[in-house]
Amino acid sequence: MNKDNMPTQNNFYPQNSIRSDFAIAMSQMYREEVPLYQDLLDVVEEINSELINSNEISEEGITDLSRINLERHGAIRLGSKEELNLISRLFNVLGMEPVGYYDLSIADLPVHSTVFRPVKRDDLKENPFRIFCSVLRPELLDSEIQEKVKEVIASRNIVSEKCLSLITKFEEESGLDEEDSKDFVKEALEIFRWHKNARISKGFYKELLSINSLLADIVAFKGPHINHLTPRVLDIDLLYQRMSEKGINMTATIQGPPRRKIPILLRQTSFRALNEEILFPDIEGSELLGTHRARFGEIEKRGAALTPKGLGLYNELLNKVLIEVKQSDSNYLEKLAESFKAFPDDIESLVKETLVYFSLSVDEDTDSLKAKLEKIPQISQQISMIQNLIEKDSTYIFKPEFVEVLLSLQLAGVIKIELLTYEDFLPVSAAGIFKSNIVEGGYVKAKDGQELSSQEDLEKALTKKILDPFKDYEAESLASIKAGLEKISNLL
Ligand code: OOG
Ligand code: NI
Repeated sequence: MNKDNMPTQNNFYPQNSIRSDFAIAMSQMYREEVPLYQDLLDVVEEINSELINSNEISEEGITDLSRINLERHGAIRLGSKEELNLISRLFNVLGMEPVGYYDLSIADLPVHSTVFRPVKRDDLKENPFRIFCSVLRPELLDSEIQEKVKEVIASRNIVSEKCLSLITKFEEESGLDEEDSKDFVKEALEIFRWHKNARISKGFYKELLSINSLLADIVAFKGPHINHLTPRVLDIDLLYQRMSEKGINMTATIQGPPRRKIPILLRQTSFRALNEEILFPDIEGSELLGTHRARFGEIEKRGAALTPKGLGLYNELLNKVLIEVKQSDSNYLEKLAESFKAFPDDIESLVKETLVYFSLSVDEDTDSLKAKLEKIPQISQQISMIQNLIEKDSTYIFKPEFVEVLLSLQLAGVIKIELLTYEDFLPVSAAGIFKSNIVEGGYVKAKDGQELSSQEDLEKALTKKILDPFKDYEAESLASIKAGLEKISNLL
């Protein structure tokens, strides 16, 4: 049991358990709402257990398999900064912080986004539930529509009184007991439930849809229904094939990097948004039938977290392909694989060229570790020298001479270099997922000067800083390297 899960003296229910309960409840709700999601989960579990049993994935440097079947991310879309502020307080109860800023106006969508997720490794291990959270940018709309949209959004309450009072209690007392936590999960879940009754007239809905379908999805309903839940699969190509064989209508391709020996970042694909029946209020009070497309199912395969240099190379190789072919072209994956031949595909080169973040694991058997260390000449001086250099300047961990030392220690069986799993999202992939599920309507182009990043705007609404994922991976690498070296030096 990890220490966060020990009962505290206040008798608080652990935050990791509130998040786990919430993720399970959300998954259960979505299974009932969207039966295709259950089919997807079945195929994911089938593939994951096949691969875990066959040991085929050990080559990939994946070390977080224990959490694999728990793993999900979801997505919601909010209408205003006020809603974001409330939702941020709600996710705080679940131990989820805003990490990373995604400006979707680069894809002509009127939203920008952040991801709420656990940050510490131990918490991610307990339950890595994440929510991709987008917020409407009304300033990108024409002024007349802008005013109408703001009015409709301002007139709805997405969080119940009871939920709000539990959030406040958590904030005041720094925790909730088990009974309050269970009530909180129940109340919080309601926010993300699907409601087939639209709050706006069919005419206004159509007007919004013609501007952009995300806009219609955000404005028309009582609250921010969850629009997809994404399990993590170990072989996404196999999943794509099996889902297609079942006759499920998948989007054209797999977003992100190509299939590789050592997976990097994130690969995602989805089944198309369902066409669902909705009801509009009529001016006379009767209801009118309509349909709405928003909810879909997505699957992802996670790989190694890239450094800024690695991400730069990724973007360069991807953009080269996107200039030549479209993602929906039949030779897209082939072209992608060809372009990515320039991206090293073994752990040693990835680390040497500082394209990835990594951690160290040290042989746990002290006697065998000692025996191995004794065989290395001048090991004691070498370790204390690199420890000093890291103390002076932590970026030393990315220097080729340091990596050489690590590789020689790995060769001697003293340590093992492991890659950190990427815990975040891809701006281009996210835009691709958004767009592949938009079937009608237009796009919203930012006007001159408006495409400027507005991370600050989001932070003001959140009343906290959005964490920089790179800093987080770097800190984790550093901490793991220091701890590993310390363990070794204690034996010398
Ligand atoms: C969010 C799309 C982004 C992902 O996995 O990149 C996303 C949305 O459609 O609201 O979930
Ligand atoms: Ni997603």
